[in-house]
Amino acid sequence: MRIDVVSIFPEYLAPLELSLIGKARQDGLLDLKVHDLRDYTTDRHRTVDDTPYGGGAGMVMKPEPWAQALTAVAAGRSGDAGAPDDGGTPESAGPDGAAKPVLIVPSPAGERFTQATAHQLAEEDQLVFACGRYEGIDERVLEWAAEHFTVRPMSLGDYVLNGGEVAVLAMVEAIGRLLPGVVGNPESLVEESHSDGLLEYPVYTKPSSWRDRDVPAVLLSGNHGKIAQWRRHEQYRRTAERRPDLLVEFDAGKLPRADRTAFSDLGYDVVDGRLLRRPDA
Ligand code: 6GU
Repeated sequence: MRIDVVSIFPEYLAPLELSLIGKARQDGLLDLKVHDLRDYTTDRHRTVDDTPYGGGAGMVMKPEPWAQALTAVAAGRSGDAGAPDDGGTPESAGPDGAAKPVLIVPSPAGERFTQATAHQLAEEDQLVFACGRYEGIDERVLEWAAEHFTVRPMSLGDYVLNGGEVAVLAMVEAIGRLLPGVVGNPESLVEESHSDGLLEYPVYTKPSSWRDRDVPAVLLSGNHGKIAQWRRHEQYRRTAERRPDLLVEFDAGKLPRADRTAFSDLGYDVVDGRLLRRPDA
């Protein structure tokens, strides 16, 4: 997979050289390049922002540096001199059915980025991340870019960051670890939070007794059926406690009786294959 990140703070993306993602880049599994938006300005001050039409606080990112930068990265004509071109259309963006790269625009006003989004994006050939700062990017850039990219404004959650860079660190890690060969043991990807719409079960390691606290006995029993059931029920308990919103979407249609009982104990009945919280619970 090819990933391009455009930012006025390229150094903010330095952690992408570390750990799993850094290793994936070294191993050639991920071709990731970070670009400085200011390399695509033409004035002496390398200006990227200006005051908002209509007034109001803060500054807005100017459209032309973004058009130059995005045109270059879509065409794979970046990374070298970074010379701006005539503002034409990227060659890689076929007018017919040729796969357009996905342009991800981190923004608290975006669609929610979830594990499902990460899986979807992990299937793409090329992702471009456009890190906005200040009050955001001139809206016309996103309209213009739709001719050449599949444009997806994405949010990590309902809170405000100062810019897209930290969100890109999170999204690239979530996507990158799903690429073939990046996580050493692919089984690690199967049983983890959100992979089945539930939170993960609690985990323990040695010693079996620590500061008067014992590891749940079932985990020492060697009974793999019992262990699997206990872990599943812990997932239900945790999810009901911490993220009851996730249970609305949960498919409870094929649950074995013991699992229905577990949910009943948590205050949920199965109705038409869906979990319904009992009013009294
Ligand atoms: Cl993706 N960007 C910014 N700037 N703020 C955010 C966000 C993204 N997600 C939550 N808050």
